[in-house]
This record gives sequence, C-alpha cells and structure tokens, in this order.
Amino acid sequence: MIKQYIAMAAIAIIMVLAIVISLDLLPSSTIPLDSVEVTEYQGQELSSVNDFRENSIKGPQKVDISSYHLEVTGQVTNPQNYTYDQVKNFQNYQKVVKLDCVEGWSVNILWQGVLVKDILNEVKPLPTANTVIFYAVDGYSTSFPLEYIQNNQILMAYKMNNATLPPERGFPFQLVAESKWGYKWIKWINKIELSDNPNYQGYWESRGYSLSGNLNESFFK
Ligand SMILES: Nc1nc2c(c(=O)[nH]1)N[C@H]1C(S)=C(S)[C@@H](COP(=O)(O)O)O[C@H]1N2
Ligand SMILES: [Mo]
Repeated sequence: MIKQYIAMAAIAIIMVLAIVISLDLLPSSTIPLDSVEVTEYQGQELSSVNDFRENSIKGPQKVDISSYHLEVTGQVTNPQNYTYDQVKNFQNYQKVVKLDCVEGWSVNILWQGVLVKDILNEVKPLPTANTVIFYAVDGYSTSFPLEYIQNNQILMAYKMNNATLPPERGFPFQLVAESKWGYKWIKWINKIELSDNPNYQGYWESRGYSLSGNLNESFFK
C-alpha cells in the first residue's frame, strides 16, 4: 500500500516537474550572450560586419546606452521617449537584406530588430503626417514617405548576423531601408519625427542625392 502511494507521489512530482520545465516556468539564471556572427542563413551566404566600408560623416559614434533614449515625436497623438530595452521589447523580426552604397560596394546581412511601423502604431501619427524623418547622434538625418514605412516591413535593427551592432555599424539602431540606397540606412538613430513636409532634405539629400533614394533609380537628383 505504502509502496503504491510512494510510486503515485513520485509520478505526480515528475509530471509537475515536466510541466514546469516544458513551460519554462523556472526563473533562469542564464544570461544570454551574443553569439558570434553567423555566416549563412537559410542557405544564403552572408557578408560580415567587417565587409562594410566605414565612411560616416563624422566617423563611428559611441552611444552611452544607460542614458540613451529614442524620442518619437512631431505630428503624433502619443509622443514617446523609449529606452534601449523598451525599443527591443517590441516584437522582434529578422530578415536578410542587402545594403548597396552609392560607392559601388554592397553587403548581404541578416538583420534583427523591430518594425518601425509597430512603434508608429503606438505613437499614433496624426492624419496630417505624411513623412517620417529619422535623426542620428552625429547630426545625420534622412526621411521617407509615411506609406513606405507602413506598407513595408521596415526594420530598425539592433543586431546583425546574430551579434549586437558594433559602434561603427550604428549601435544602438540602424534603419534597414530595403530597396533604398545605403545613405537612407541611417545609423545611431536617436529620434523619429512625424512631419507634414514631404520635401524634407536629409544630410545627403541636401547635398545632391535623390530624396526617394530608390535603388532602381539614379541616386543623383
Ligand atoms: N548616422 C549616420 N548614418 C549613416 C551614415 C552616416 O554618415 N551617419 N552613412 C550612410 C551611408 S552613406 C551608408 S552606405 C550606410 C553604411 O555605411 P557604413 O559602411 O559606414 O556603415 O550608412 C548610412 N548611415
Ligand atoms: Mo553610402
């Protein structure tokens, strides 16, 4: 009799343990570290973080993440000032996208981050907003039609090839402006502004590069 009880109790304990483990209910003391760069994804060869040519207007920027904020402002109902972790907490996505610089080089990278349109859903652009302007800590800026952000899956990446963006690649965030020339892929983003000015000219746009920056068109105005 006692043996039967012990056996039943043991089975019950094992079942509870199985549920706890399978549902991942135990607090974990394991801190995930960034893995090294992946070199291949779903059969596609990837470029490396080191294959970029560094030619930023003021060189690599060092961003102190403890004081960093992403300000989302302008023509919105609900302006926000996000910390790094708050931005990363939006649903994460990953995708391989090629960056093409006007200088003639390109890199094929697995980008991981959040969708800009998920952030916009939270701040709620006003009906007058038709343009999204991104600003960076080095004074760089660039802009897009609001529809481009809303009708595509445009990522703000915090990782590339499974590793956190290094400072020279735009830490904490680089825009993955797919189907646009590299100068639209703004790094070190710290502000997003919703505007009603579709003619806003960013850094390279005000120096002769096209506003749309479409890859299938010349980048000269
Ligand atoms: N903030 C900022 N973002 C930037 C730039 C810059 O100078 N400052 N350069 C752009 C250009 S011209 C390209 S091609 C891509 C990639 O440049 P990289 O190889 O220097 O990273 O970043 C873009 N984003
Ligand atoms: Mo570029």
